[in-house]
Amino acid sequence: MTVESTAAHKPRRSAGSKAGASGTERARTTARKSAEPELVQLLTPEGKRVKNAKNAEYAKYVSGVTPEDLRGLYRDMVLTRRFDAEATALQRQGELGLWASLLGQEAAQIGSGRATREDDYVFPTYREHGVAWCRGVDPTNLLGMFRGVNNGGWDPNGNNFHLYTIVIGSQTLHATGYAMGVAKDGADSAVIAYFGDGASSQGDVAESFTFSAVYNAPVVFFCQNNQWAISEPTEKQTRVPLYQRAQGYGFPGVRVDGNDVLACLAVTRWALERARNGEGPTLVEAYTYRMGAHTTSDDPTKYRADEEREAWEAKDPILRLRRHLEASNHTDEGFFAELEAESEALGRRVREAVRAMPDPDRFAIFENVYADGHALVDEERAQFAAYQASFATESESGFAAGTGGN
Ligand SMILES: Cc1ncc(C[n+]2csc(CCOP(=O)(O)OP(=O)(O)O)c2C)c(N)n1
Repeated sequence: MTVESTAAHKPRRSAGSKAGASGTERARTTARKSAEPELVQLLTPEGKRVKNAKNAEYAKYVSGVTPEDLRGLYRDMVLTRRFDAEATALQRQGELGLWASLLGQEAAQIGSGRATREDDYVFPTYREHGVAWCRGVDPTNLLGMFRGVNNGGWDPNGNNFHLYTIVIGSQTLHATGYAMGVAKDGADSAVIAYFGDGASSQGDVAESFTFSAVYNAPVVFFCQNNQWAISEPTEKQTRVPLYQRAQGYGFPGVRVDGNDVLACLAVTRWALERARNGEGPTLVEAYTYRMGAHTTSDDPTKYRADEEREAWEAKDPILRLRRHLEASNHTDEGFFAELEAESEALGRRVREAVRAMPDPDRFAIFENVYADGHALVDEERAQFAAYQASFATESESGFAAGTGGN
């Protein structure tokens, strides 16, 4: 395995704090550096293929990858980034209430997403736009919830891709239960649950680890360690590298370079195969970086230094694969030009689809809460109806509609 340079990891300091680390900061930084672990890397940031004895175990899972496959992975990442940029712009223009960008996490998502099989089941958090893409969910369907016109936007069973989960970490429990069911059914499908470094501090995740281990559930826990849980850095959440936690539960954990799409593909294939073979859960920690804000409601300049982002821009997952493709003569200008046109078309399609989304029926929110009727929901519906009617009264009086004389 290749040890990533620790030089890029400067002591964390809030953007506004004075120079010079305090004793506590120094201790934290020392602990962080000594805990800086090895990671599985198959492509360096310069796009060079890494081949060594330690990586061989994982590299064999991508030995059959063709130049066409590599172009496919590149296309997936570019289109996902384009979609994400369009959604961010749409939020800024008031078309979406909120957006959680995946900028920088494309390789972790496309590599792991492309490792899944059609019959596998995916439990995402709220940022897995690239995994959704790999599962065949129409990207425009991801936007309804962020526009506030529905509570999901797609049929989870249509693509075996569960609805987004905002309550952090809870989907790992759903995934574990589902995986236990898959095993009881005797199927050889696998389950993969996505979550963040911050979510790893949740009790739900610890419970999932315990249950999946003792029941040997066919589940892969895919943690995208983007190093920040909103404004909380990872080192405030853990004393050991996240992947090492798995050992305490009795299953393997591996840290992969989350900006290396090939390594993410290889390691996830390996972990899914373990699940299928009845070898139980695996924790994959994809070590990556959230280059944008946590969501469009967040301002990272308040808590993180610009140099940190700049250091990670140099490890951009898309640029890395592009360098590799170019150095290997796997592409030509025509490929990039066509992809550029495809990206623009996707952006336009997304924009038009969002603007055309109809407002929901005001009372739809009360539907499908329970399979049968429920007294409390009936009461809430009645209260809401009365509230709505109060506006009608104002409008009839000509007050709210502004038709009264002045
Ligand atoms: C149970 C719960 N607690 C708190 C929150 C508020 N919250 C939303 S996102 C977030 C941080 C999540 O960080 P991480 O798991 O690292 O994922 P990331 O957003 O960085 O991908 C928090 C605390 C929540 N949604 N659910």
